[in-house]
Amino acid sequence: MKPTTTLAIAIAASLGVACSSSSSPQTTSGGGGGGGVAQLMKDRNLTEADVTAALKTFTPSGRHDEYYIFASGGHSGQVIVIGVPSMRILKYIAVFTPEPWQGYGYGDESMKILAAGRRHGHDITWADTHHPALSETAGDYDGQYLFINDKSNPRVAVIDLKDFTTKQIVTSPLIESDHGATMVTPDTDYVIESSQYPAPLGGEYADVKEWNDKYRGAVIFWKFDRAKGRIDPTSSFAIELPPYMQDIADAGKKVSDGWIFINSLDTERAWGGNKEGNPPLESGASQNDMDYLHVINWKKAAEVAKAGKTEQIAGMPVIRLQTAIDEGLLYFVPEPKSPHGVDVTPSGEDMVVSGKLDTHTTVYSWAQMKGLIDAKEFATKDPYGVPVLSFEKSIRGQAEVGLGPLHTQFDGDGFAYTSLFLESAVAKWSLAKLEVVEKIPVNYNIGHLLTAEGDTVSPDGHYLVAMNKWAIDRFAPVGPLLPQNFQLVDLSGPKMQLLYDMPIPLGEPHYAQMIKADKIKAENIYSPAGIDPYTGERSANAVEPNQERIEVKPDGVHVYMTAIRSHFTPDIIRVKQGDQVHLHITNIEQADDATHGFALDSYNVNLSLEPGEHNDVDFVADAAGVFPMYCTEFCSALHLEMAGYFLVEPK
Ligand code: K7E
Ligand code: CUA
Repeated sequence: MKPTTTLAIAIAASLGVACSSSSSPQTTSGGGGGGGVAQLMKDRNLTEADVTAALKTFTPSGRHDEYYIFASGGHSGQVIVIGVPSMRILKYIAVFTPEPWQGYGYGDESMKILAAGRRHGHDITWADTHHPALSETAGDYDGQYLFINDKSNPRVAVIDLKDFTTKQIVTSPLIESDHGATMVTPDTDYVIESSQYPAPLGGEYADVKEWNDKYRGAVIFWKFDRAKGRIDPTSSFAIELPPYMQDIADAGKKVSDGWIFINSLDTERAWGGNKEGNPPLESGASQNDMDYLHVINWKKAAEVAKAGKTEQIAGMPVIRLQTAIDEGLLYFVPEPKSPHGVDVTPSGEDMVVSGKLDTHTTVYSWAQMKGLIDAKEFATKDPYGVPVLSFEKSIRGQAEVGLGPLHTQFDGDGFAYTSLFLESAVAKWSLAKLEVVEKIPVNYNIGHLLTAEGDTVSPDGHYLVAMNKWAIDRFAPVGPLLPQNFQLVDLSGPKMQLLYDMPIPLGEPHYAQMIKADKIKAENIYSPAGIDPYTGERSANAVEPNQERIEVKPDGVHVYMTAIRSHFTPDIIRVKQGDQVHLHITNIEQADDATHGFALDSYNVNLSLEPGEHNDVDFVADAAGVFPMYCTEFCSALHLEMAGYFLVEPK
């Protein structure tokens, strides 16, 4: 039994129940009776802390949450949308992988979006999503767009938050993995994607023994065209980097606007080969005391790229490493002990770097680094000639935070919160004093963490979510593959309080961002009817009521169909075996939530038609037979009757 608050003890004592700590696994049981709060607490074995946590998170029916979380869906290739403080899941946004409920990857336009993410001639049906980034205006979330990366198959996606739909996937054969992605510059001019595992640029072949000469990293600056809501690959460019493993990145803001910061590991340039007489990669890459924080002048780089001082590699204008050095675009600063997170403070004045094998976070001063750069005062150069600043002259200090620090977020009161992976805790520390003021244990092995708007120029603080890698005993057993554990922590009181455990059974989420709910202006219907969500425009094939028809054209049979409660028109389609079929279906409803599905037996046709949405789907009617088609959303009392037949007459 842990010490707990006096009220709970008093209540418990008067009721004759044991006080239990909410941080050890146990079963709550019973519940129910009509004996008031004290009786409920007794029946369900709850402490006062449990009850206050419940009061802080319980959200009555019909009431909305204060914040949205946009979390990476890890291996699922999706984004998870969660309400705070209730921690209710609001949506999974289909991004890199087909998603049946949303019909994503089943119609022509969404298949085109996924096909844009093909690599080396392969369809890719999974993703290792890591870092979502909300679009920003002047360094603050504006609620318009969301970007997210796939680390394994380096790709970047654009999601429009008007309809929570993926609009674009871009990928470049320049690099073979990414990790410092996605981060945005303060006005979302660029979406940053930097490589992690070096490879010959442009998908070329070279043996790994040629690492030092032929392998390279790169950072891609994807130009975001906000008016179009799309990345413009033709205005994007990249900078070649040495073959270190570039890690997390963050963009400068306010005083450091115009610059980005990327961590690295493996400045030893180890490449593994544990059966070839080398140490395994992990020890080969951990020899040096220091790796390099990359400091990059992106505003100047954009000018250099515009001036054409680039080389085309795999269709991407690339500022070569030597040009980057000559033009003063790239500088290094040593950083201790297998660095991971780099996080720019809200004022933009400091960069907080955590070394996984260090017990400190190191706080770099932008003013000091900029002073050294301006004075051309360099301590040394790396083997490729990149100027290296003095570590001692670049840092403002270090904070002793604990074991295995990874990532840092901020509140509006001058505090930083750093995740401690090895210690399974969050350290709250003062940015001014560089001293820890409080720690809270989490369960277990925390990776990223997030506070409300905690990586912007004006963090709210208020709530923190610990994104824990392991759940172990937190939830009822479900076999060896356990969910991840998001833990909601209240930051608003004098002490941090753990409020809620949320299992995430979808993949390993890595990072998430939390935005004020009133910044999201989502629309409930597509208006006017006939809009294809994936292009965002009214489809040329949109079907008006009373214009439904079947036309035989030189390229096949075109079916112009509408859906409305509770029928498809036409509801009988007759084709001949071998015909090319083009279905054009418009949901002509304009009522909230009046979604229809369209499923066609045995042809793998499955669409989700939100109110006003139009989809096209092309296929060959190669199998003869009788195929029911029906609506897959229970849209009305006569939903089961919303059906028809696709008749394929044998040759
Ligand atoms: Cu998992 Cu940001 Cu990819 Cu750290 S990263 S934990
Ligand atoms: Cu439309 Cu069910």
